[in-house]
Amino acid sequence: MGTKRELMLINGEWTASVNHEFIPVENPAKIGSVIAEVPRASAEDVDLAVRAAARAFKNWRFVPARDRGKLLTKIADLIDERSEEIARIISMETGNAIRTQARPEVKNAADLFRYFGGVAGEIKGGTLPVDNKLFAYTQREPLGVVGGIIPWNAPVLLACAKIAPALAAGNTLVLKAAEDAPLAVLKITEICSAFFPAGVLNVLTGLGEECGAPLAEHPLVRKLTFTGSTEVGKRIMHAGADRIVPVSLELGGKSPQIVYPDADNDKVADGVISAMRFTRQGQSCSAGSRLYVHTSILDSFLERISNKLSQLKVGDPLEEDTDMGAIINKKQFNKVCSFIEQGLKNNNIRLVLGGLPPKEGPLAQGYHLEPTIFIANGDDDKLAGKLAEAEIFGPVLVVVPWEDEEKLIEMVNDSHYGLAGFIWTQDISRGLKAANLMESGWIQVNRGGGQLTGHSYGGYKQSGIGRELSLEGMLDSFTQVKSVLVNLE
Ligand code: TXE
Repeated sequence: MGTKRELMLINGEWTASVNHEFIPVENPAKIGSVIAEVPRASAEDVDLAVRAAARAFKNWRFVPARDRGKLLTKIADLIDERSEEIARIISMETGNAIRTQARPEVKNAADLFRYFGGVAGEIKGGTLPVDNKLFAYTQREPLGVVGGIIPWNAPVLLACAKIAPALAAGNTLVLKAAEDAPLAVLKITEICSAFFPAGVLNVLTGLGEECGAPLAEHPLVRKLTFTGSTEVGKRIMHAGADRIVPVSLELGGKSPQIVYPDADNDKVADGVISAMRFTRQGQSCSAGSRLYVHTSILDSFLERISNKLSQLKVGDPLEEDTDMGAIINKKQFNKVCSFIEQGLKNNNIRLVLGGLPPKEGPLAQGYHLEPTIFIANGDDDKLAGKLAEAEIFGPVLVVVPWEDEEKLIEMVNDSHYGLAGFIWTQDISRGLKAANLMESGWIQVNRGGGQLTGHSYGGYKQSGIGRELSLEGMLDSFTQVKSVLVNLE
């Protein structure tokens, strides 16, 4: 039996790409096994999809917002109904463990549809009563065709974070799925396609240069929304600049976690591990991958997290007892390994746990890595080099001891990223002071969990522009304000 070939959605039709080429989607937990193939879309497909979206926009924008919202809430219910099927696909194509990652991801994705379905009716304007000879009002309108590009690390959640608010606000969308994880996004698309008129949602599969770039550059696209690396984010911004198209970017991070002396306990250790997103193999933009621990508790706290991490089961993502699955692909796997090698060669840091992956045995059949911890020898993260600076996007935590709070905050903020931040202390006022000083867009005090639907999420500095997952994010990213002045005389 040949490999299953999936199709993509353009103008309400399931279709192959114009060139009839396909790209394989592999299971990273079983090296060499191809799960399915998806169309290799190019500029011609992008053009068809964008034109379909532009035609559909003419009507979709005038569908009452609450009716659009109702469709979204129905989709949320269907995602819930089919959650197990979707979660299994996510696990197979991303390598993320089904229990710890894929199921919660689908639940959160359904929640996003439900949330934006509910707030769709909150898109409104205002009046300005300054002169009784004038009637001044504003209204919020959709922008038109949105071009969305997403990565592979939480494919369904990130797809829904674009689809739900963009469509709730009356835009139409052309979404490019990530080449490594398009299959679960196509399942979500299938569910959506039964509800939206043709052309409202178009989903393409293909490579960055061949499909993503022409989408970002298409003259009929009126808004770009991108999640992925900072490097590609810059290119998207350039493409938008050429046509003065607004751009929302959710990019990389190297987020700090601060552990104060009063936080040496098991709950905090669990929270730190959760914040580092070890159960997604560290492949999360919000991973708290720089851990600053006060010297007075350093040894004992390190022992706590090392003990807990040693108990995580790395293995087959579809097994119920697996905590940590596989790295997405060979390129990422090699990239993470090369960071570990750099760490092993650097005299200013030492390995505490994990390290390079086994070359043989069951784990060597997939792109598996063990949880890995390095610790800096002194209280200066610069000495830890790239390991403390770069987004590794793997299960590698760098610990830096600290003593002086002023110097700590300087180290924490000395990064070109500014996405997340985590603060662990029993002294809430100290925690809030640190939260005020941190240059990050999303901060948690004594919490290591994921984003909260309805609460804005997004980065400072090179971690991004714009906010997602909230009403304010939807209004800012997916609507524009029209101001109308009426002379009443
Ligand atoms: O991301 P890319 P990759 C970071 C992380 C990771 C690194 C590389 O550090 O190690 O990026 O991962 C599309 N025009 N993050 O290569 O390339 C591409 O097809 C238009 C962090 O997977 O940014 C995919 O759909 N589109 C991040 C999407 O962009 C282009 C999550 C993301 O791919 C394009 C992912 C182009 N020229 C990676 N080139 C996070 N922080 O969440 C690629 N794409």
